[in-house]
Order: sequence, then structure tokens, then C-alpha cells
Amino acid sequence: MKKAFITGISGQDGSYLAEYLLNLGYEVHGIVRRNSVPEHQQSRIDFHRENIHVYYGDLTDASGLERLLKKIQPDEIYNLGAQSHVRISFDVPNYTVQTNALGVLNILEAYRNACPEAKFYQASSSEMFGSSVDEDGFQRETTRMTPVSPYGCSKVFAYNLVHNYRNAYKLHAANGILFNHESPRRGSNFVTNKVVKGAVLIKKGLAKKLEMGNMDSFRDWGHSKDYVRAMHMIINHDIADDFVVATGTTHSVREMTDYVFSKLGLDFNEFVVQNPIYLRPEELPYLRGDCSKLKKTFNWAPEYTFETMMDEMIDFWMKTL
Ligand code: G4F
Repeated sequence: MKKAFITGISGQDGSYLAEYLLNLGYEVHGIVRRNSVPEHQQSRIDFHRENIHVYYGDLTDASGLERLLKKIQPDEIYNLGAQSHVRISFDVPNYTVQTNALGVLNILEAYRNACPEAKFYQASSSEMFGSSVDEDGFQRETTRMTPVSPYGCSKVFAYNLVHNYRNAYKLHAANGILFNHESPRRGSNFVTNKVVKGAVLIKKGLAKKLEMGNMDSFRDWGHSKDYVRAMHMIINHDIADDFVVATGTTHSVREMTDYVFSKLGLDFNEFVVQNPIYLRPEELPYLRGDCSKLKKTFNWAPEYTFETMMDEMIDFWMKTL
């Protein structure tokens, strides 16, 4: 039985990855941060609580990470833990860098000292590309990285550290460069789930308006379930390498909002208002990923389309609220 260790196990991706690996017969271990409301801490993994080994841990706590990795001796380490909200990274830049950049240094050191035979996956992000787009309108593994947020800068630092540890210490450390990925489990302060939840509240007469930030940026939105399959392929590749995971299609926030409200028989123009608190000091205007390398290497293809993913989220909130 293979053993996996997941940081960020209680997040959207961590919970889907834990389920995916349990179904493959893995023994799954993961860390959660201490939270003053314990009920909020593990809600996404409650269903599997009896099958998952959960420990308190934090990427900023180097000695705790090393102690756990020495004890567990995992075959695969997935580093999905992060301060993952881009706008909030402008409010808490120091914390974001401590967790997303120096936290990766901590877990790479723990990995090198405790279980160097294991394989390592780093959750890298399309936010690293920032304002760079290739001439054909895509971002890919070779696109220049010019991040435009403390979050993006922290992820570039971590991405480069993974290269350095791979080369310097001959570790099997890989980067998945994931474009935006969503699901009903997405935090409702990220734009897709915020829009779906807000529109359903309006549809049910429980809210009158929805406050948003910039509606003119474009994102390449895929489904988290499709992307955790890619993570498992990437970590298990013979060679530790870097792969873009994306759908290759892009939509503006405005188009996405229009799709959701229209599905519910509403005109978003009547309900959506801009509130400057949701604007970012610097915006990343356009993302569209080219994942040819991933497709060619693993024959990976997403099962969800933009529409089936958004429909699943609408169904979820219609049933939940
Ligand atoms: O949903 P978002 O907050 O995602 P963002 O900033 O693209 O980051 C996500 O994807 C990255 C991959 O590229 C991940 F690395 C990262 O961890 C995270 O998962 O915002 C998407 C777009 C932005 O342009 C934002 O300005 O939606 C725009 N937006 C407009 N109104 C809003 C809102 N975003 C949020 N969160 N809330 C709004 O009210």
C-alpha cells in the first residue's frame, strides 16, 4: 500500500485528491492548521475522516513537518497548503510569503532530511505568469514569469526552489502549474463560487444584489477533480518535471457571471454592482493555458467543460441554500 502525505488536505484540491488516492488504495495522511472553530477545519474531509490520518501541522513549522515525515515515511508528498487568495495576499503579504515561499523551503528541507526517496509535488500556479502572454495568446511552461501579486511572487520563489532542490539534491520534485480550478467545494470568496452562491441567493429571494470587483479579467477555469488526476500523473512520471494543467479555453468574469445568472433566468445587469474593496492594487488581466505537454505525456483530458462545471456548482447551491 502506497502512502501519501498531503498539506492542505482540508482544502478543495486536498479533499478531492485524498478521495482519489483512497480509491486507488493509498494510505492517506495530511496536516490541518489549528483553528479556533474546529468544525470549520475539516468539513471537506468529514466524509472520509475515518480513513484519513490527520495531524496538526503548519508549513511555517519546520520541525513539526520533519518529525511527521520521519514518522510516516510517505512515498508521495503533495504540497497543496498555501494562503491561496490573491487579493488577500495584498492585505497579508508577509504571512503569504512566510507560508507559500518559506513554507515550501521548510517542507523541502524536511523531505530531503526525512524521506529523500519519496516523490514531491508542488502546487505551482498560473498566477506566476502575471502579465506575460505568448504571442499566440497562451501561457505555457516556457512563458516568462512576471507575477503581479505577493501571492504570485511567493509561488515563483517556491517554483524555483523546487528546481533547485531537484537539481542540487537529485530529488524527484515536480511542479504542476495549475490554472484556475473550481468546484462546489471552492471557497465562496473566489469568484466562480461567489457568483453562483450570490445568484442563487437572489433567485431564492434571499439577497437583492451582488457586489463584485473587476469583471473584465479573463480566466481559464477547469474542474478541481480533473486537476487532481493530473497531479497524480505528474508526481508519478519517471522524470521530475514541470507541467501546465489547463483547459485551453478562457472566459471573462463578465461572461461567467452572465452564464450563471442566465441559467437561473436572471439578467445579471440588474443585480451586480461594483464595490472597489474587491478590486486588486494590480490585476492579472488574462489567463489561457496551453497544456499540450501534459496531454502528450499522459494523454490527460478534462472530463468537465466550463458549462458542466458551472452547472454542477449551480445545482449544489440550489440544493444547499
Ligand atoms: O477567483 P479569483 O479570486 O481567482 P484568482 O485571483 O485568479 O486566483 C485563483 O487562481 C490562481 C491560479 O491562477 C490560484 F493560484 C489562486 O490560488 C486562486 O485559486 O479571481 C478571479 C478573477 C480575478 O481577476 C478577480 O479580480 O475574478 C476577479 N473578481 C471580480 N470580482 C473577483 C471578484 N474575484 C474575487 N475573489 N471576488 C470578487 O468579488
